[in-house]
Amino acid sequence: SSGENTGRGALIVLEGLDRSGKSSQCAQLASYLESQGVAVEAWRFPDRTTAMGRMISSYLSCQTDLDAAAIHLLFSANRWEKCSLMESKLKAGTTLVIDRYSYSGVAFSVAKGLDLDWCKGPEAGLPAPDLVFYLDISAEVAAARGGYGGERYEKLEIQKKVEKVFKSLKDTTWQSVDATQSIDSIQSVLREESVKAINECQSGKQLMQMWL
Ligand code: NYM
Ligand code: MG
Repeated sequence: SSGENTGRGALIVLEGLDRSGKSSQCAQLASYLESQGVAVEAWRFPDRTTAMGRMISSYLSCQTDLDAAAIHLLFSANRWEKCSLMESKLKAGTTLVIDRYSYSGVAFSVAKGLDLDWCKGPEAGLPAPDLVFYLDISAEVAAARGGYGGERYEKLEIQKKVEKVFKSLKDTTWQSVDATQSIDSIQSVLREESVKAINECQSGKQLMQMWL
């Protein structure tokens, strides 16, 4: 807030099970940061607007079927096709708040039975988040919220497995947030921690690479 914006933006990721509240929290966080004068964009993965994203969307809505390995690589490629744009935005000082990232990529595929290290492979080298919020809610409580759509994976059994894998992926960039709290309580944690991360990036913290 002392004038010129010279440092890079922060890469902030929200992860969690379906119905954990990620999408609303992301939107609220991005508009709060914007109101504070931060250059920020809200993104999400999968990005369904690209050609690969449309294939993913068709798979998720069960209109097409794909081998587990093939859909895993498509989700990953959908991040790689945004890699240089992500890097240039960050470098130009824009903070990105992203709804799902590599952790979802790994968690859902491992839950289906694919090997953990194999799943991490194609994600390695993507820009690593400076901060990951894991919106922590049990699969049972999330399911009880209702509102699962008809998409693939939106079932209690698979969500329970995904929850286990997510928890095994926790690293030092993660902050677990109790997602059963009120929307406002969750949001205030996200705001406070995000501002700290943004300040660190502003003052020169290096952008790291995913799983390298
Ligand atoms: N998903 C999402 C994956 O299986 N792999 C990935 O890499 C990503 C980013 O897609 N159930 C799954 C998790 C969700 C589904 O995401 C669609 P959303 O946030 O519900 O649109
Ligand atoms: Mg969903």
